[in-house]
Amino acid sequence: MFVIGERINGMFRSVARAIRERDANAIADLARRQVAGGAHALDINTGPTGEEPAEVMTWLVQTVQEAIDIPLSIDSPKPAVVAAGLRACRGRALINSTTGAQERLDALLPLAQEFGAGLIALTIDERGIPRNAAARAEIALAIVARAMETGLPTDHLYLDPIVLPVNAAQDQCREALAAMPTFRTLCEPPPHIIIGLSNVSQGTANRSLINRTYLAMAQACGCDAAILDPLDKDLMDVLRTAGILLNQEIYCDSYLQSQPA
Ligand code: THG
Repeated sequence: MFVIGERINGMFRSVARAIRERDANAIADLARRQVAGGAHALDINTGPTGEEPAEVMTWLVQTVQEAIDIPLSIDSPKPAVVAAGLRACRGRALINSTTGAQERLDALLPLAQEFGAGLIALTIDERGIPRNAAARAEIALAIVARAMETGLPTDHLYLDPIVLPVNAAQDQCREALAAMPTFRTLCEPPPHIIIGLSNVSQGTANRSLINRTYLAMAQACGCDAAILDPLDKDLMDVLRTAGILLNQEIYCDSYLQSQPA
């Protein structure tokens, strides 16, 4: 399971403060702790900023790269901000995210090509968020077709079925899971399947329990990447245990004690 740490996001109040005050130590600390917790990449999102978001993104990327050396997932709704983040990236990067909407694919597929970046694609289009698994698969197919036309290797694609909060859209939790096996059949090599895990528990009373339960279910459905909180130890234990039970990791009695893979 490819773990992308979610914590460097201006939607968190402490991160918004660190950005405002250009507190590099706070950002570096958050980066290091996520890597220690088992992150393989870090999501970087400025959140809503009053100032120039491209400058904030560049500062965030530079600050994180001074602290750690793993791939970054550049997360912004604005293609110009994504481009600024990619330019600042030293190593491999992901783009978070395109949708199936023409305008976004036109802007972001060329960026993925130019920077050799992975491309996260939400299965959403001009009509909005699909209401069932089949509609998610239909949009996924359109995205895969565009990627193939453009010459983007299909294993650079990370298809995201869009996880919604269980308290607001309860039926959509299983629709997102049901879409996953259909994504895998769309092309060869198959695309990656990714979720923004914490969405599922937004506004609920048992966030960590809901997150880790859904994570295990998603892993069983073929999800191989997740944007999540690697500082949640119980969550990371479930992630590794599910990996063992799905025969993706080799069992030994001390598997929880060893370094996160
Ligand atoms: N798919 C993709 N990218 C994504 C998402 C997705 N990026 C953003 C998001 N969803 C995943 N990241 C988060 C980060 C934080 C939270 C949820 C998802 C979160 N934040 C607290 C909240 O809203 O309650 C903030 C609380 C605080 O300020 O401390 O839950 O689905 N591709």
